[in-house]
Amino acid sequence: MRIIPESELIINADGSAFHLHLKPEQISDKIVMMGDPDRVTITASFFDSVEQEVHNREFHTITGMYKGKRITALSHGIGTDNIDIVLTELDALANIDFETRSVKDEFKPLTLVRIGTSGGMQPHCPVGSYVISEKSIGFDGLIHYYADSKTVREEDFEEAFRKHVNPSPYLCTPYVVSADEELVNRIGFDMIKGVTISAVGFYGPQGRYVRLPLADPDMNTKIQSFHYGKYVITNYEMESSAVAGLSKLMGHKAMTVCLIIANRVTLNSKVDYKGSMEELIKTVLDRV
Ligand code: R1P
Repeated sequence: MRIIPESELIINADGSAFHLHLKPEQISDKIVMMGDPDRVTITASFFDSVEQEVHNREFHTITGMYKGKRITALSHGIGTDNIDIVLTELDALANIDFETRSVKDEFKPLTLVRIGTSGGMQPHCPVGSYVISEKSIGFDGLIHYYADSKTVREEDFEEAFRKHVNPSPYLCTPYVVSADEELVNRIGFDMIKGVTISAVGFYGPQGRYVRLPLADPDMNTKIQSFHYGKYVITNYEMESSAVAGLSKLMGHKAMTVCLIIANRVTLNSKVDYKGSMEELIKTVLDRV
C-alpha cells in the first residue's frame, strides 16, 4: 500500500484538504463548478436547504439539497492551474483515506459540471447562447505533466489543428480532450455543442489586442476557419481542457457549459448577464 507523504498531499490540522479547506464528508458526488465565488452564492440560492459553506482564497463551496439531490457548488477561480488544484483535491476527498493517506479500495466517481462564461468564436454562438465544450483544446499544457495523458488525448485532431494554426514553438503544445459523452447528451441535448479553446490568459492568449501588439495577429482568423470533420472552434474560455482531461484521467465524468458573454466575430459583449446565467445554473441543477 502506497502511503502518500505529507508534503505531496497537504492535509490541514482540522482534517481538510489544503486549498479547498473541505473535509471528505462535505462534498457530494455531484459537483457544479464556476470561476466566480459569487456564482456559488447564486447557485446555492436555488437550493432547498444548505448543509454547510466553506471559504478559502478563491475557493467558495456550498453543499446543499436541490429537488432531492445533494449537490456541491464550488468556485475554482481562473485558469487551468487552479483546476489542477481543485480536481486533485476533490478526487483526494473522494478517493483517498485521509487517516491512512492511501488510495481507498473502492473508487468513488464524481460528476463535475463547470458552468462558465466565455467568448464566442463563430456567428452561431451569439451573446446569450449556451455552448457545451464537447471537445476542448488546451493551450495550457497541464495534461502533459501526467503520465497517462496519451490515453485521453486525441492526437489526430491535435495534428490537424497544429497544421492549420501553426502555433509558435514557444507556446505549450495544444492538446485535445473530450467531455463525458453521456453528460453532454443529458445536460446539453438542446444546447450548442462545439470545440472550446482553454487559453492561458484573457487578453493576448485569446488574441485580444489592447495595448501590447500580438505575436501572431492572425491567430484568431486561423482558429475561426479551422474545421475537423463536423467540428469547428466555437469559443474561448480558460478551464475546460483541464476539467475534461484531468477528470478523464481520474475516472470522473465531467463537462463544461458556458454562457457566451462576448462574440469575437461580431465584436460585441454583454456584461450584465445575471438573468441568462441564473437560467443556465437552474437548467444544469435540474439535469445533473
Ligand atoms: C475570465 O474572465 C474567466 O471567465 C471564464 C473564464 O474561463 C475565466 O475563468 O469563466 P468563469 O466565468 O467561470 O470564471
